[in-house]
Amino acid sequence: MTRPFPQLPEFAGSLYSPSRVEADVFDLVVEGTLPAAISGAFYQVSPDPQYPPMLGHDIFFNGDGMVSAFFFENGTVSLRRRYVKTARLMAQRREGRSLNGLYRNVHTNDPKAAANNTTANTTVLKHNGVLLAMKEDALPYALHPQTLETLGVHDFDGQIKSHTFTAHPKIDPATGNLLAFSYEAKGDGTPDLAYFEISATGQLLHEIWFQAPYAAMVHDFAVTEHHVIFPLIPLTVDVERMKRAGPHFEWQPDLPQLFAVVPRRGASDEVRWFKGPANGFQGHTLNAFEAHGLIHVDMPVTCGNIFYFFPQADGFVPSPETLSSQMMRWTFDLSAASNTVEPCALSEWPCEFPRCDDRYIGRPYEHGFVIAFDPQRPYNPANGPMPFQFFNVLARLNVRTGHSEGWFAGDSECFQEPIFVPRCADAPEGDGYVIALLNHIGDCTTELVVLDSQHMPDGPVARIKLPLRIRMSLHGCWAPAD
Ligand code: V55
Ligand code: FE
Repeated sequence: MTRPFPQLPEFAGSLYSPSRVEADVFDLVVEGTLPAAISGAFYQVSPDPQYPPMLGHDIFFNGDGMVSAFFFENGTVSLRRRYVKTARLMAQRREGRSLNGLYRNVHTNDPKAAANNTTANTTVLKHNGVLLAMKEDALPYALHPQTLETLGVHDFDGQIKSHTFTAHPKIDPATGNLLAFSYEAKGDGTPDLAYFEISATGQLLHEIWFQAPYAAMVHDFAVTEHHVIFPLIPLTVDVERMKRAGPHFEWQPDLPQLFAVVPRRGASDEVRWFKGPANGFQGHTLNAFEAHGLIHVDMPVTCGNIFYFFPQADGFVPSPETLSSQMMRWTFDLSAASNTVEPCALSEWPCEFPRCDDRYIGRPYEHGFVIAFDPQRPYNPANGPMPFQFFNVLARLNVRTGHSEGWFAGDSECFQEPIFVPRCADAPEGDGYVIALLNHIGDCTTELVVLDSQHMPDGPVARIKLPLRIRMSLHGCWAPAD
């Protein structure tokens, strides 16, 4: 490759320079003591462009999916990293250059680009013996959970007829069922949504197809014992705009934050729509549950368009200092006639990438794990302007008491999304370990840190030293050893 990556914030610096490194590192250096009880794999995926962007610029979300697996066993950790060998990646490798134009806009692709436009770059989740690498614009790719070899597009043996599949499916802890959905389910710009419940052994148990009032991004969703809740972010899709080489999404400041509430075993005529305030961005779901006839959904909400790369029609994007996110609770009362909903703050800290104790997904719960930004903490200006998605604290948040406590790692450090690992199979909720990647901006290194969830401010019990920098990523999962 003779072309360099462009010197743009999306492709430069310690956090966003492409890595492109596939690797096998056996028995990583561990500083501190890794509890031997941590046994299983931490998987995560990062957008990591194989080639410089065809158009000379691109957004972070459009990079090729690179999966990292950290295998924990008897107090040791080994690392494996592989690209998801998508049709899109393999076409690029054949041609020796990027063939893909704007994010989720096939009208801007080179004719030699693969028909399947997905990068499979947003999350990985183990289900029914395979590791699914997912992006919300297509069906998942399946990978071998040990070798990370790409097995191919996963349509659940032909049972899933949707064009797309969420990157935020959930596993019901009671049954092991995979709960998932699609938006733009019948293709680009279609307002069709579909909900799927798939058994632990891969049978499609139930599906519900319905339409939203317009096509908009539904990035994450929420599940409870009996309901699923779909947050429609005010980022709408217009195929005609895409044909004119415009962006897939456009921010609509006048549209409400919309929610569809659907009985899990229900039908399309049972969908109820709720409207929240306009000009807000519903972020990732921490958790949701039902109690006393009400449905509660907890998620960080940002007061405006956090996705600067999807501007509104007049080109406006809010400057980062004017945006703050807060953990909010949305409460839906299906017995009330009202179709409006107002969020209520659970914590003051700007935070994102929330995770709960997976054993409590959809059930009443208390503990959340987030990465947060504490503006009181110092930031070393030698590192340049604060990068996109900069979180300097790894925190545990009690959603019942509002109390939170966290660990600040330094003035040149930022965290990636954490995961929670229970201390043992029957440990109380939230009792265990919090594992997260920690990027050191100053010296371009990355560690995997392990904290005791009961002693977050004390910092890591173990720091796993990585011999390579890990680019900023999105999501991952913990898969306990079988
Ligand atoms: C998100 C990430 C994506 C995407 C759409 O974090 C939304 C939100 C990594 O790709 O395609
Ligand atoms: Fe996400």
